[in-house]
Amino acid sequence: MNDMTPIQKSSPKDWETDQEVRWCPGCGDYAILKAVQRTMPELGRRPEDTVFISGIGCSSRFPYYMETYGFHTIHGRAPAVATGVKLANPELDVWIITGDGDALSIGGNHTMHLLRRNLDCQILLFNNEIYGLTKGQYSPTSRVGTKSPSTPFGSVDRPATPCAFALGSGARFVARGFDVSKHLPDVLKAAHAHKGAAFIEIFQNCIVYNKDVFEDFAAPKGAEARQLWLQDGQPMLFDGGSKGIAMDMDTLTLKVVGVAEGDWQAAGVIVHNVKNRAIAHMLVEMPFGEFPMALGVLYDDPRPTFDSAVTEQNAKLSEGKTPDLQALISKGQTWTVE
Ligand SMILES: Cc1ncc(C[n+]2csc(CCOP(=O)(O)OP(=O)(O)O)c2C)c(N)n1
Ligand code: SF4
Repeated sequence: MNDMTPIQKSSPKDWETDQEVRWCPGCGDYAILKAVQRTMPELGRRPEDTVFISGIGCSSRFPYYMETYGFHTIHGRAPAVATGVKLANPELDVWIITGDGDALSIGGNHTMHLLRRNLDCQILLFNNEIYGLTKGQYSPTSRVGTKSPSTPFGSVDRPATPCAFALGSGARFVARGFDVSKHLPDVLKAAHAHKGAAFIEIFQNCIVYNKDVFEDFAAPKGAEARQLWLQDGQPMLFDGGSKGIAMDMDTLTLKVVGVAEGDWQAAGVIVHNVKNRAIAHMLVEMPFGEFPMALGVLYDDPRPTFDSAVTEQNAKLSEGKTPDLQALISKGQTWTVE
């Protein structure tokens, strides 16, 4: 970077391409794309500092629509390509776009190792609980009973919980949002501010193959009672502050409590601490219905990243040495082809 050139703030338009967006009309992917394009100028980086890397799926068309560097890679392998990109150029902001099939079926293994290694990147998992691109087969997040071309009598699989998978894989940042939520940009900003692998599950409405499966908490009507937006240092209150989440000390599990006259302390409501890993595990597993849907930043406690460790190790190993490619390739056994 040239110190003499002031960084011009970009606008959302600077992040849009001229490509025709090819999602079905009404797909939740549009709202996520808009939220990302609106958020990027707030992050203080430029399009040329940024790369979007996806696997395969409807959601994975995302890089075409971002005026940044981009790779539309192969199914489930965005984490591998992202790792290579970040190691080659640690200055780049790396964003991974993936679906529930891409990240948790064929790419489950890769997602796990990306999180465990803690590559500095943002992972946006668009969870529509179905395979959209291939015409609606059930996915690892589809609910029991989901009828699809591959489960015509209803799925009998127990679904995975992406945020629980992420925590179990060692993720140091875990958040949740949904496509049309006005809070999504704040979640994206928090993910970007976290140094390390930042995992965000974004509930996304596939209106063709799994329409409105998130309506029970995402619909504006009644949202207050069904959404728990978490904020670090704030009590876990919902339903206009009339209810909260507390710890049942007999069973060491979470419970919903009523809050009278705003006295949440008397009701034992927990203050959200983003560094509390044990509570984060409980929040992501709260059964919806009995509990509201936990949204926002559930966990955020950075640790040294994979890319910084690799860079450091390389610097140490090369200290005082002069690179000599010729010496390297003629080392050991060599052959002369005649
Ligand atoms: C190796 C390989 N296996 C299977 C496929 C077929 N395929 C393409 S996308 C996809 C699943 C997409 O679902 P998801 O990741 O949930 O994304 P969505 O389309 O819902 O956004 C599958 C199975 C493929 N492209 N490559
Ligand atoms: S099939 Fe579903 S996920 Fe894919 S573009 Fe259409 S609505 Fe969106």
